Amino acid sequence: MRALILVDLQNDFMPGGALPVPEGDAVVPVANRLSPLFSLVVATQDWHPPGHASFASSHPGASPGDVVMLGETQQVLWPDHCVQQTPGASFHSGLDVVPIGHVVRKGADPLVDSYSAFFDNDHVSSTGLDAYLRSHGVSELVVLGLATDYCVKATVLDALGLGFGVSVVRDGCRAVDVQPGDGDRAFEAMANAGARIIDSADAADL
Ligand code: VGL
Ligand code: ZN
Repeated sequence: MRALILVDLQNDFMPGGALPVPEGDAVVPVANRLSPLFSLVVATQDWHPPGHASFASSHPGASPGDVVMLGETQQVLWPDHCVQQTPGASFHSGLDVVPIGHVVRKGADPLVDSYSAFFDNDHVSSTGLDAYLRSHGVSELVVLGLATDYCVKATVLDALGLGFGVSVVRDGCRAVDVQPGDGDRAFEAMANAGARIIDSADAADL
Protein backbone atom coordinates (compact mmCIF):
# COMPACT_ATOMS: atom_id res chain seq x y z
CA MET A 1 0.00 0.00 0.00
CA ARG A 2 1.31 3.43 -0.90
CA ALA A 3 0.55 6.92 0.35
CA LEU A 4 1.06 10.40 -1.05
CA ILE A 5 2.76 12.86 1.31
CA LEU A 6 2.13 16.56 0.63
CA VAL A 7 4.75 18.61 2.44
CA ASP A 8 3.93 22.10 3.75
CA LEU A 9 1.70 23.46 0.96
CA GLN A 10 1.00 26.52 3.11
CA ASN A 11 0.50 30.18 2.30
CA ASP A 12 3.69 31.36 4.00
CA PHE A 13 5.80 29.21 1.64
CA MET A 14 4.06 30.59 -1.45
CA PRO A 15 5.12 33.72 -3.39
CA GLY A 16 4.01 36.68 -1.28
CA GLY A 17 4.20 34.66 1.95
CA ALA A 18 6.49 35.18 4.91
CA LEU A 19 9.07 32.60 3.77
CA PRO A 20 8.41 32.46 0.05
CA VAL A 21 9.71 29.55 -1.97
CA PRO A 22 10.22 30.65 -5.60
CA GLU A 23 7.43 29.14 -7.75
CA GLY A 24 6.08 27.38 -4.67
CA ASP A 25 2.52 27.74 -5.96
CA ALA A 26 3.44 25.78 -9.11
CA VAL A 27 3.35 22.52 -7.15
CA VAL A 28 -0.27 22.91 -5.99
CA PRO A 29 -1.75 21.74 -9.33
CA VAL A 30 0.67 18.81 -9.26
CA ALA A 31 -0.65 17.84 -5.81
CA ASN A 32 -4.24 18.16 -7.02
CA ARG A 33 -3.51 15.98 -10.05
CA LEU A 34 -1.84 13.20 -8.06
CA SER A 35 -4.09 13.06 -4.98
CA PRO A 36 -6.94 11.13 -6.68
CA LEU A 37 -4.47 8.37 -7.60
CA PHE A 38 -3.89 7.50 -3.93
CA SER A 39 -6.15 5.82 -1.40
CA LEU A 40 -4.27 7.64 1.38
CA VAL A 41 -3.08 11.25 1.19
CA VAL A 42 -1.24 12.80 4.14
CA ALA A 43 -0.50 16.53 4.34
CA THR A 44 2.00 18.17 6.67
CA GLN A 45 1.71 21.62 8.16
CA ASP A 46 4.56 23.63 9.63
CA TRP A 47 2.84 24.78 12.83
CA HIS A 48 4.92 27.08 15.01
CA PRO A 49 3.92 28.87 18.20
CA PRO A 50 4.66 32.63 18.28
CA GLY A 51 8.27 33.19 19.33
CA HIS A 52 9.46 29.84 17.95
CA ALA A 53 13.20 29.20 18.32
CA SER A 54 13.62 28.97 14.52
CA PHE A 55 12.51 32.59 14.12
CA ALA A 56 15.30 35.18 13.85
CA SER A 57 13.01 37.52 15.80
CA SER A 58 13.38 35.22 18.82
CA HIS A 59 17.15 35.81 18.95
CA PRO A 60 18.18 39.37 19.81
CA GLY A 61 20.45 40.83 17.14
CA ALA A 62 20.00 37.91 14.73
CA SER A 63 18.77 38.06 11.12
CA PRO A 64 17.10 35.48 8.90
CA GLY A 65 19.77 33.26 7.37
CA ASP A 66 21.95 33.31 10.48
CA VAL A 67 22.80 29.93 11.99
CA VAL A 68 22.64 29.32 15.74
CA MET A 69 22.95 26.27 17.96
CA LEU A 70 19.75 24.99 19.55
CA GLY A 71 21.12 22.47 22.02
CA GLU A 72 23.37 20.22 19.92
CA THR A 73 21.67 21.03 16.63
CA GLN A 74 22.50 23.74 14.09
CA GLN A 75 19.48 25.87 13.29
CA VAL A 76 19.06 28.23 10.34
CA LEU A 77 17.00 31.23 11.45
CA TRP A 78 13.95 32.18 9.40
CA PRO A 79 11.50 35.02 9.23
CA ASP A 80 8.43 34.41 11.43
CA HIS A 81 6.32 31.94 9.44
CA CYS A 82 3.50 29.41 9.75
CA VAL A 83 2.39 30.69 13.13
CA GLN A 84 -0.40 28.49 14.49
CA GLN A 85 -3.93 29.67 13.64
CA THR A 86 -2.74 32.39 11.23
CA PRO A 87 -3.59 32.60 7.52
CA GLY A 88 0.08 32.00 6.68
CA ALA A 89 -0.17 28.55 8.24
CA SER A 90 -3.25 27.60 6.22
CA PHE A 91 -3.07 25.40 3.17
CA HIS A 92 -2.92 27.26 -0.15
CA SER A 93 -6.50 28.06 -1.15
CA GLY A 94 -6.02 26.24 -4.47
CA LEU A 95 -5.11 22.96 -2.78
CA ASP A 96 -7.81 20.34 -3.00
CA VAL A 97 -8.06 19.31 0.65
CA VAL A 98 -10.90 16.81 0.15
CA PRO A 99 -8.57 13.86 -0.60
CA ILE A 100 -6.40 14.59 2.46
CA GLY A 101 -7.04 11.85 5.01
CA HIS A 102 -4.56 12.84 7.69
CA VAL A 103 -2.73 16.03 8.66
CA VAL A 104 0.60 16.07 10.51
CA ARG A 105 1.41 19.29 12.34
CA LYS A 106 5.08 19.76 13.17
CA GLY A 107 7.33 22.38 14.71
CA ALA A 108 4.98 23.07 17.61
CA ASP A 109 7.66 22.61 20.27
CA PRO A 110 8.82 26.20 20.95
CA LEU A 111 12.45 25.13 21.43
CA VAL A 112 13.04 22.63 18.61
CA ASP A 113 12.41 22.84 14.87
CA SER A 114 10.96 19.98 12.85
CA TYR A 115 11.65 19.93 9.14
CA SER A 116 10.75 16.25 8.82
CA ALA A 117 7.21 14.93 8.94
CA PHE A 118 8.49 12.09 11.15
CA PHE A 119 10.87 13.50 13.79
CA ASP A 120 11.99 16.83 15.20
CA ASN A 121 15.41 18.05 14.13
CA ASP A 122 16.97 16.52 17.27
CA HIS A 123 15.51 13.15 16.27
CA VAL A 124 14.07 12.88 19.77
CA SER A 125 10.32 13.40 19.40
CA SER A 126 8.24 11.55 16.84
CA THR A 127 5.17 13.06 15.18
CA GLY A 128 3.50 9.64 15.16
CA LEU A 129 3.42 9.54 11.35
CA ASP A 130 5.48 6.35 11.18
CA ALA A 131 3.01 4.47 13.39
CA TYR A 132 0.06 5.99 11.53
CA LEU A 133 1.37 4.85 8.15
CA ARG A 134 2.23 1.36 9.39
CA SER A 135 -1.20 0.97 10.98
CA HIS A 136 -2.61 1.64 7.51
CA GLY A 137 -0.32 -0.92 5.89
CA VAL A 138 1.70 1.69 4.02
CA SER A 139 5.19 0.69 2.87
CA GLU A 140 5.68 2.98 -0.14
CA LEU A 141 5.61 6.78 -0.11
CA VAL A 142 5.36 9.30 -2.91
CA VAL A 143 6.49 12.72 -1.65
CA LEU A 144 6.11 16.22 -3.04
CA GLY A 145 5.94 19.75 -1.66
CA LEU A 146 7.98 22.54 -0.13
CA ALA A 147 10.74 23.08 0.32
CA THR A 148 12.97 20.59 -1.52
CA ASP A 149 16.08 21.57 0.46
CA TYR A 150 14.49 21.54 3.93
CA CYS A 151 11.25 19.80 4.79
CA VAL A 152 11.01 17.56 1.72
CA LYS A 153 14.60 16.41 2.09
CA ALA A 154 14.31 15.79 5.84
CA THR A 155 11.04 13.91 5.39
CA VAL A 156 12.45 11.72 2.61
CA LEU A 157 15.68 10.89 4.46
CA ASP A 158 13.77 9.94 7.62
CA ALA A 159 11.29 7.86 5.61
CA LEU A 160 14.16 5.93 3.98
CA GLY A 161 15.77 5.43 7.39
CA LEU A 162 12.49 4.03 8.67
CA GLY A 163 12.43 1.51 5.82
CA PHE A 164 9.81 3.02 3.50
CA GLY A 165 10.30 2.89 -0.23
CA VAL A 166 10.27 6.51 -1.35
CA SER A 167 9.67 8.25 -4.66
CA VAL A 168 10.08 12.02 -4.84
CA VAL A 169 8.14 13.93 -7.48
CA ARG A 170 10.67 16.33 -8.95
CA ASP A 171 8.19 18.68 -10.63
CA GLY A 172 6.09 18.65 -7.45
CA CYS A 173 8.88 20.23 -5.40
CA ARG A 174 10.51 23.66 -5.24
CA ALA A 175 13.54 24.81 -3.25
CA VAL A 176 14.30 27.82 -1.06
CA ASP A 177 17.83 27.84 -2.56
CA VAL A 178 19.39 30.03 0.14
CA GLN A 179 22.59 29.02 -1.66
CA PRO A 180 22.13 28.50 -5.41
CA GLY A 181 22.05 24.76 -6.11
CA ASP A 182 20.69 23.72 -2.69
CA GLY A 183 17.64 22.19 -4.34
CA ASP A 184 19.71 20.19 -6.83
CA ARG A 185 22.00 19.01 -4.05
CA ALA A 186 18.97 17.97 -2.01
CA PHE A 187 17.71 15.79 -4.89
CA GLU A 188 21.19 14.28 -5.14
CA ALA A 189 21.27 13.54 -1.40
CA MET A 190 17.80 11.96 -1.52
CA ALA A 191 18.76 9.83 -4.54
CA ASN A 192 22.03 8.76 -2.90
CA ALA A 193 20.09 7.70 0.18
CA GLY A 194 17.89 5.45 -1.96
CA ALA A 195 14.96 7.60 -3.08
CA ARG A 196 13.59 7.33 -6.60
CA ILE A 197 13.30 10.73 -8.28
CA ILE A 198 10.29 10.66 -10.60
CA ASP A 199 8.17 12.99 -12.69
CA SER A 200 4.51 13.52 -11.80
CA ALA A 201 3.55 12.08 -15.19
CA ASP A 202 5.05 8.76 -14.06
CA ALA A 203 3.34 8.60 -10.67
CA ALA A 204 0.34 6.70 -12.03
CA ASP A 205 2.50 3.79 -13.21
CA LEU A 206 4.52 3.19 -10.05
C1 VGL B 1 10.54 24.85 5.99
C2 VGL B 1 12.13 26.36 6.62
C3 VGL B 1 11.49 26.54 7.83
C4 VGL B 1 10.02 23.91 4.93
C5 VGL B 1 9.89 25.02 7.20
O1 VGL B 1 8.81 23.65 4.88
O2 VGL B 1 10.85 23.45 4.11
N1 VGL B 1 11.66 25.50 5.72
N2 VGL B 1 10.38 25.87 8.11
ZN1 ZN C 1 9.25 26.31 9.92
